[in-house]
Amino acid sequence: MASHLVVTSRLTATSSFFFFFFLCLVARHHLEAAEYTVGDADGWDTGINYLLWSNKYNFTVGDVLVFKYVQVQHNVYQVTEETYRSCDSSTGVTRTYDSGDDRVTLGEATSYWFICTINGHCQAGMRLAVSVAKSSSDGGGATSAAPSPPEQDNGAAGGRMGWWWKAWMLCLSLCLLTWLNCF
Ligand SMILES: *[C@@H]1O[C@H](CO)[C@@H](O)[C@H](O)[C@H]1NC(C)=O
Ligand SMILES: [Cu+2]
Repeated sequence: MASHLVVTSRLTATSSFFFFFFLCLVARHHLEAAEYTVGDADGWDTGINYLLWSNKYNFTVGDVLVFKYVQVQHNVYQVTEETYRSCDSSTGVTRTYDSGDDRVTLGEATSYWFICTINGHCQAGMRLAVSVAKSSSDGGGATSAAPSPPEQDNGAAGGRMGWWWKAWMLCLSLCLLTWLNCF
């Protein structure tokens, strides 16, 4: 009798742990994804030091840059580092934006370069470089250390049932993650 209770509570604890562990990952992912208006209140314009602006923030995967400017007066070209340095947009252009309210999702842990190609604006400093760090996984400690304790749970009596619970909870969590567009 007593041992059944113990096994049941261990199973419940294990499955709860897994459920909340994945819920945690989801929450972290969504809390960490931030939206940045380039240049803050100044927006995307001439006469602003975007190196200073980009140094104020740490960008992580999933963050969004919003370029706000008067349409036609400026534009946003996503370019290679070389083109960012030369301001010569005849080559090295990955994407172009011109809506005046352009949202760019920083989808990868890499560097991104943007310039404005209207007459001399890039040379005058209208260019932005950001380097993007990995999101939840590079937090190290918290996420990588957490999963080890429950492995010991898989002991004598409740072993098989525990496995089914873990699998089920994992499946549920994956569905949840997919539903919340985490992939
Ligand atoms: C950015 O990250 C660095 C190094 O981890 C840290 O020292 C700094 O405080 C962070 N800056 C912001 C604005 O979060
Ligand atoms: Cu411009």
